[in-house]
Amino acid sequence: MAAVTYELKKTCKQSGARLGTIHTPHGSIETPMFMPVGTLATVKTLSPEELEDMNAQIILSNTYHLWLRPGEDIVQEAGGLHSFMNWDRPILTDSGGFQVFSLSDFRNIKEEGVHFRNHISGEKLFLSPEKAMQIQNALGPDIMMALDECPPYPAEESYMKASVERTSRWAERCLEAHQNKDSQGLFGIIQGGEYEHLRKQSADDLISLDFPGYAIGGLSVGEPKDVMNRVLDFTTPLLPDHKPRYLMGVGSADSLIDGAIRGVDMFDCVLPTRIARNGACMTNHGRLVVRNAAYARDFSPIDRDCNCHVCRNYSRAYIRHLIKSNETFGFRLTSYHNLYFLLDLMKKVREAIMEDRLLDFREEFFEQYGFNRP
Ligand code: PRF
Ligand code: ZN
Repeated sequence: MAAVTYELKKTCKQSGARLGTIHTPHGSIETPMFMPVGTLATVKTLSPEELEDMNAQIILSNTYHLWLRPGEDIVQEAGGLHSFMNWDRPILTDSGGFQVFSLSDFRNIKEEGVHFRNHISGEKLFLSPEKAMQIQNALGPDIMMALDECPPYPAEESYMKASVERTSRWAERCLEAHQNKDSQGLFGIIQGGEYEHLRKQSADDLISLDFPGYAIGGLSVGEPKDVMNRVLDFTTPLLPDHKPRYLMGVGSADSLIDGAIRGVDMFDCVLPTRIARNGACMTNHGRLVVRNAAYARDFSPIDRDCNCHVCRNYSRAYIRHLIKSNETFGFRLTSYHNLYFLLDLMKKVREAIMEDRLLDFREEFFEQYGFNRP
C-alpha cells in the first residue's frame, strides 16, 4: 500500500472543484486545504498545541533550512521531525530547490545538482536529487517533494524547455533514491512556466513516473494573477483524478478560492504568518493593517465575522499597542488570527463544494473582500 493516497469524494457541480481526503501515515486530511509553513520546524510564534486548536491538518517544513540548521542527523536522532517538534499530525517538506534559488546569491545549476553557498555561513554546498532524498528520508515527513528547478518569471522558452527536461530527469533520480516508499510519499513537481506545451511535457513526464501526488511549481513568482489562473486552467486537466494536486507557494484568500475552482487540493504559503509580523491581518472585509493609528482607540475585534480565539478576546487597540511596542505576544495574536482565517476559509470552500455552490461563494466572498469594487 502506498504511504499517501487520495480519495475523491465529490466534484462541485457548479465549479468543478474537488472535495477529497488525503490519507497519510499520520492521519487524514480533508481537501481543499491550506498548510501553515513551519520553515525551521516551527510555525513562527505558534505552538503545535495552538495549531491543533485552530484545526491545522498538516504543516510544511523545509529540507534546505533543516539541513543547514540543526542538520538532518540531529532531527533523525530525535526520532524524526514529528517527535523533534512535538507535532503528530501530517508533515510535508519542500525539497530545497526553490529555497536554494530564492535565498542563495551564488548558485550554479549542473546536470548533477546545484552548487550554492550556505546563506548563513557562506560555506560551499551541493544539493542533488539524491541528497534531497537522503535528507528528507532522515527528516521523516509524510510527504516529500522531488528536487526541481523553479525558473524566474519571465523565462525564455528555450531556457524553460531545458529546465523542464532537467527537472524530469531529477524527478526520476529522486524516485530511484527514495528509500522509505512504505512510510513517505514522494510528490513530483510540474514546471514549464506560462508555456502550455511545456506544462504538458512536464506533466506527461512526471505522470509516467507514477508519483502519489503532483505539485504545480513555478507559479506565484511575479506573474499577473490572470496568468496563474490561465496556467492552472490548462494544467490541472492534465493530472490524474485519483492523485492530489498541490499549488506551491500560494496563500492569498482570492488565489486559494480561484485555485480550488480549478481543481487544486493543497496550498501553502508564508504570507499569512509573514504579514502578521508586520501587523497586517487578513479579514473577510479585506486586508487590515492593525498597526495603523486609526485603530488606537478601536476596541472591536480584528474581524467581527471571525470566531477565532483572538477575535473573541482581544481588541484592535490592544493588538496595535503590542505590535507598536514590538511585544512578541502581538505577533502571536496576528499570526494566530491569519492562519485561523485561511483554515476557516478552506473549510467554507469545502462546505460550498459539498453543496455545489462554490461559484456563488466566490462571488459573495469577493464582494465582501473588496475584489469586486471598481
Ligand atoms: N518549487 C518548489 N518549491 C516551491 C516552488 C516551486 O516551484 C514555489 C513556486 N511558487 C514555491 N515553493 N520546490
Ligand atoms: Zn480572528
